[in-house]
This record gives sequence, structure tokens and C-alpha cells, in this order.
Amino acid sequence: MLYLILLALIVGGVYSADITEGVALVRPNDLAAHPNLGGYVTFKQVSATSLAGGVTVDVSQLTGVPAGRHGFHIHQFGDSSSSEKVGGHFVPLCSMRRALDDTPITGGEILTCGDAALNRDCKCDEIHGFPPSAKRMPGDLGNLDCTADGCLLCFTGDTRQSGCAAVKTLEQEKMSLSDVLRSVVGRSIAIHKRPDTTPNITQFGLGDAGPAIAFGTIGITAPAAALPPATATSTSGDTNVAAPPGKPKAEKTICIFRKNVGTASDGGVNQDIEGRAIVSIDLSKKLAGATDYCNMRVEMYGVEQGVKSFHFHDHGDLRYGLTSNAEL
Ligand SMILES: [Cu+2]
Repeated sequence: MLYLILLALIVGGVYSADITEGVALVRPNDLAAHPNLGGYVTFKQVSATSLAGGVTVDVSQLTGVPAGRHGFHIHQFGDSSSSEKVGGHFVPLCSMRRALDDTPITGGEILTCGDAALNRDCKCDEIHGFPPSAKRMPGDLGNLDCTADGCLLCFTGDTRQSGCAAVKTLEQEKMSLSDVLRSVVGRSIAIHKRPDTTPNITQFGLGDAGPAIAFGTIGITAPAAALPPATATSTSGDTNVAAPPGKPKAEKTICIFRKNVGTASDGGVNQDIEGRAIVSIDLSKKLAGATDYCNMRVEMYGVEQGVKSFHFHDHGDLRYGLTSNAEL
């Protein structure tokens, strides 16, 4: 009996309340070209207490992505207002040297990056590649393979018939939702126009996937209890301990408001509102002991006249907004 109770405690402790989750609502960069591109992608850290086991990515809820293969990455920054603002592929700890110049990566350097299950050497993180190899930037997620039925995620050698799947796990401890050093919270995901075709990781390159057709910013998933029934898919229980990046410390954050996809009749509301809110910290003021070191600037368009309430909310789970009657 004691054994059973202990087992229940262990299982409950790991899998009920502490799994860390993130979710990115995806929006097209050209609403006229892709009026139905939407949905969301979820990220779940397999272990609540360590990076071992990796992060599971679920693309099953993406909709309206054009048929074919599309490069799929996490990018460095959460400002999804342009391809320049999202930065390069997510590389949390190492120099971005290889993303900024044409320095070829030699075979010798490649040899120092083993293809073992775990390899955190910077040389492994700076090289563009495909999972499941360890020789890839942490933001390299492979390709999406989409049809009218939806999208699958594909790694090296995968085909739609064999290997590609709606839910796949990224290993090698390259990203996290609980570790501030490797956190993907607040970063952007990008769906590109063309396939990521990195056949040879010995050459510099980011895969020739072309421009991004859609972005989404990864936010902390709301606990299931806080979500409207239609979107209550989180298994986090009452808490979600996903953590935003801690290093380098951010002095400025931005929230991009994008026009909604869909029509009012299928749940799309406030379709004319767009803009951004920027919160920044004046470090010189803060270090000098001033109390007015935090500034906020809001640029919004399409809001009907009148007084509107404006809040920060607990989570970054924008599926809240998919239900027009959600009162928050
Ligand atoms: Cu990309």
C-alpha cells in the first residue's frame, strides 16, 4: 500500500501540476493573401524539473497554411512586426557570429560538435540544421508539411507518409519553458513561404526558406481552469511555471496587436484593431534611484472612440481572445 501511495505521489508530482507550457497564436503577415491562416502551436516541456526529455511541439491546430513544405523556426525576438525585428533563428546562449557574416563552417569545427543526444557546445547551437541532429540552432524546428487537412512537422528524412507528425519532440536540451537561460517564452515562431532546404550543414545558411508568411509569439499557457471551455486544452493544472528569458535582461518589451482572421460569424472580432504597446525601462534613471524609470507608449488604430479599459493579464495565452464573449 505504501508503495502505491508513493508511486501516486511521484506520478502526480511530475505530470499533473508542474508541466510547463507555452502557446503561440499564429497570424498571417498578409491578411489579404492568407485570410484563413491562423490557429496556434503549443510547446510543452516534457519534464517539469529538468531539460531532459526535450520540448514537445504540437502543430495540429494550425489552419489555412498553404499546401506544401514551409520552413518552421523559433526566432530570437518576440517583436513580430517585421522579419527584421524577429531577428535570426533562436540561439539563446552563444554568439550569433555565423548568422551575421559569411564565415564558412569548416569540417574541423563540425567534427567538434558531436551528434550525441546532448551537446551544448556553441558550435552546435550556431549551425543551421534540422532536428533530430544536435547540429542545429535551437530555433531550427524543421519543416511544416501542410495540406488542406492540416500541417505535420517533419525532421530530417521524414515524409508525410512516414515520420512527419502533428506532435514531435525536440531534444538535446536546446530549449526550455522553465529555464530562463534557454526559454522560448516571448520569442517568435515563423512559418516561411518555402521549404527549409538545409541539405549541407557545412555551409553557412539559414535554409533558403524565403520570407515569413506568418508569425506568432510564444506566451505562457493559461492553466486549464482559467480558459474558456472551447480552448481548455492545457494540462498544467492550477499553475504553469513557464519562465520568460532572464539573460540577457530585457530593457524593452513590445506587444503587437494584429487584425483578427476569420469573420465575426465564425468568432473573429475586432477585425480593424491593430497597433502596438511598448514598455521600456530607462536604466540610467533606475540606477540613479528615480521612481519614474518605466515608460509605456501605445499606438493603436481602429479602436472606436470612447474610454476603453487596458490591462496586463497573467498569461500570454491569446486563445482567450478567440471567444468573443470572454470577459477578463
Ligand atoms: Cu525563420
